[in-house]
Order: sequence, then structure tokens, then C-alpha cells
Amino acid sequence: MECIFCKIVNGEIPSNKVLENDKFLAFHDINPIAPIHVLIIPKDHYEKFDSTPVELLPEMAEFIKEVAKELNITDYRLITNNGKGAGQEVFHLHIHMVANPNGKLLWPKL
Ligand code: DGP
Repeated sequence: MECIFCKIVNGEIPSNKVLENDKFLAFHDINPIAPIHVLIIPKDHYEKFDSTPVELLPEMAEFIKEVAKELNITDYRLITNNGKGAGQEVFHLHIHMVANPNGKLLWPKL
């Protein structure tokens, strides 16, 4: 198995975990672009948003909200890079959660 995030799920590669349940895991990005930069992934391997079953997404949304509560943040940005042309480098679906609590917006407003 070559997928880095699958290795994080099964404990072969260590990670700084924020929250997990039976289906999802949230952990701090190794190369943060903001004071808070967490990656949220399904434990099952799906390459990207496009190839993830839509049935999984409502549960993932609930988990994302729990992660924000765990981090004690209410204001954050969610990003997923869908495909190489969009900047995706790790081909296991992940949502970036980035935040700068008590600070200014760190990124251009979309
Ligand atoms: P993307 O470019 O959207 O595919 O984002 C991949 C992210 O994954 C990037 O921000 C860096 C992060 N990352 C890559 N390898 C590791 C790792 O081994 N551990 C952790 N915590 N993050 C990683």
C-alpha cells in the first residue's frame, strides 16, 4: 500500500490527531499554511472528491463540524483540491480546514 494517508490511518506513519471515529480522521497538516491547518479524511481510500460516494459526504460534513468544535473555532475555511491541475498532491480525499483565530484573513477573499 503506497498511500501516505492510508498509512496514517493504519498507524504506519505517525500523525498529530485532532479527532477520529470509525469512518473519519482529522490530523494536523505537516506543512501548515495557517495557525490552524487540519486535514480531514475518510479512513477508506477514495482518490479525490470526484471519486467519493456522495452518501459519505453528509457524515463527513457532521464530522467536520465536530472537528471545528474540538478545535474551538467557529470561523474557518474548507478547501479540497480535486485533481493535479487543482494542486492535489496526495491522492486520498482530504479537506483542508484552515483558520487564523483572533487574526486577520490570511488568504485572498474568494
Ligand atoms: P494537497 O496538495 O491538497 O494534496 O495536500 C496535501 C497535504 O498533505 C499538504 O498540505 C501536506 C500534507 N501532508 C503530506 N504528507 C503528510 C504527512 O505525512 N503527514 C501530514 N500530517 N501531512 C502531510
